[in-house]
Amino acid sequence: MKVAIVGLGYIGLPTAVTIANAGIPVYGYDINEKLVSEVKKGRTYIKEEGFVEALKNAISTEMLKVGTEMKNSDYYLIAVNTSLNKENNKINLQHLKSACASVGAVLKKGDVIIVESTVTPGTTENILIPIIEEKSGLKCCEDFYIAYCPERVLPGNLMYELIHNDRIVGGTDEKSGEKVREFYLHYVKGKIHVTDVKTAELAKLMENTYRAVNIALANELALIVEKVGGNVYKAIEMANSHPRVNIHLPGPGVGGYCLTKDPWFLIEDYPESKIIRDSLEINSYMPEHVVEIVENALREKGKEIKGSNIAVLGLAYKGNVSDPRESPGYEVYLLLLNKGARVVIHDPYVDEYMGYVPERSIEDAVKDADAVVITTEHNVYGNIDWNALKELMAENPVIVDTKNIINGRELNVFKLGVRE
Ligand code: SAJ
Repeated sequence: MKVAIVGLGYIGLPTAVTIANAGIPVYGYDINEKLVSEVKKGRTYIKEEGFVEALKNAISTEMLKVGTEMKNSDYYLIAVNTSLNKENNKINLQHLKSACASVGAVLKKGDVIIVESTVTPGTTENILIPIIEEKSGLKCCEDFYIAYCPERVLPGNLMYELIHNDRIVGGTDEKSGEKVREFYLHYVKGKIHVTDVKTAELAKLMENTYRAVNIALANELALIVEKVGGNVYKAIEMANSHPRVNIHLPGPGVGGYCLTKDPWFLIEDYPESKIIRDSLEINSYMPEHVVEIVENALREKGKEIKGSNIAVLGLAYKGNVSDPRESPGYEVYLLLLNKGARVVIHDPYVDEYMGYVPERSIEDAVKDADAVVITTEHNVYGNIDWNALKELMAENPVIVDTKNIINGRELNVFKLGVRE
């Protein structure tokens, strides 16, 4: 059994490594020559627990080989990225279409194709299969088999979730579904749910939309609590003790590559959307609201935001990861700069974002700061001695904790959704 992984990105490479280390020979294909040559040396930009060791093992045992030329295989797992075109909020399928064309060019009778990239509903049947059929001259469900099986792993826990999460297999027919289910059984320990293609495509988008809308609800609840008084975190904790309630947590905005784009894919052909659209709007308003909190807190201390020294703690889009894409911290930083503040960002994990290199020393970042704004729940921010840190800040400093990670009473911390 030969497996080709198409696209060696954040999902493709860890998947290739996992399958190779399960004892199945894998060929990893990517058009990016630099990336391929780095992988050959066992090097990667992916910072996930246990990943580099697993990659080095797969390469040194030669169970994983990589290259920039598509090779014939028995199974093709496509994991290239799809993106959001921000001008019209529509999906960009360019990479996925050319990946399908490359697979089609080497496909033989009996081969199996698995698509893991996130797509809009109907894409597999209406766009991808016709490309593959045209390139290969073969017929879907007669000559080759294909299923849509969305990736579902959580950045920060990727290597574990690749194996242990339940999987959805959306087969184009019963035989495709069964063949792909058997494929995943080689390395997946979670349950494998077999369904049809469209249902699998919809389910993936619903998962991330559910989370984005739920976070928007939490954010709106925080705004309500700020008006009526109380503590949104305590109230959510109490509400979640109900067996059928699971409210997510408010924050400075929703970042990352998935929750910011997938809800748009779901409503791409449904401009009438209300709940999803409003939720995305609430989430993107949150950085602005954080800046309002900073501004009011500074005023309480007799200071103006303009000319104040402000340290933003956290450039990663969420805690303990190195990925800064769509980072709420960066949004907060830009808005503060716009208001005339002098701003530095601290982050222990992120190397660079949009040309900005974050400060590595937290002591240097907060030195003489009039305000510190926590935008990411990195563990280090929860564990640090805030009383000692406060000594380094300017006189009468304010701390704005948008992630509820420090105990605020004695420090006079300002929090999102808290007015007690
Ligand atoms: N966030 C909140 N409040 C919360 C939870 C998260 O404000 O209660 C924020 C985070 O700080 C972050 C953003 O939301 O800025 C997204 O973080 P996340 O941990 O919710 O999700 P991602 O984007 O890291 O990963 C999601 C996951 N989807 C679901 O949990 C439904 C993951 O399983 C998917 O594989 C991934 O998207 C993807 O690739 O689609």
